[in-house]
Amino acid sequence: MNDKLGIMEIIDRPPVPPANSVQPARAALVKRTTLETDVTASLNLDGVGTCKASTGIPFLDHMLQQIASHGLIDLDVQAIGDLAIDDHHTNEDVGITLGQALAKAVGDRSGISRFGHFIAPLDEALIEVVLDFSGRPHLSYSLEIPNQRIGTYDTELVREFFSAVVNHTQMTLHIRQLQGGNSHHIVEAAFKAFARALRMAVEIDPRRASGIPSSKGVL
Ligand SMILES: [Mn+2]
Repeated sequence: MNDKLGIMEIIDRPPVPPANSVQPARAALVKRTTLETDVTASLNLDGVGTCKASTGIPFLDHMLQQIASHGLIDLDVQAIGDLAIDDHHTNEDVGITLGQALAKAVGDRSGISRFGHFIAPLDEALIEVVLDFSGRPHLSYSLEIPNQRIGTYDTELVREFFSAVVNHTQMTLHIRQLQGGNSHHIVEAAFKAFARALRMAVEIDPRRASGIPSSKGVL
């Protein structure tokens, strides 16, 4: 140690966090009511994965739990819909409301990593999800789900759900089936991969500070 230069003192000093370093919670609440459904979605992107999902569609609740748990998003989705007709309106409106809540929580998208990708296995199923908080809605979807129903859930509704999320989050989403045989496995792996990709995309990039992650300067 060179006392004259005070080198040890400099090296030993812990970094002092700036006074405003505590980020506000990236949370949002959206309530959406139509003649068909009444949906409330609240979320915190910087959560720990807690989930309260009550949509009246048990399999959809199970999938929302995947988004929360693997996305580390605290999620509360409550829906009352016209299930006496079928699950279509409620499924779609949950997707719309969740998409709006995601868009609200990321705000102008400053500081986020923007891109996310993950490949999730579930036994024989292997599903790849790539997404971009691009500000433009696009869905590419190649799940081949062999059964028409999982429990009471019509498997056609998986695409409808993601389409609603994409349109209202304004994101680009590619969901690609690499392998798969069991319908429940295929869909659940897709939601798990989506959750992890989502987590990656909305993560704050500390090197980006508060800048918008686009060469255009806007997303
Ligand atoms: Mn399952």
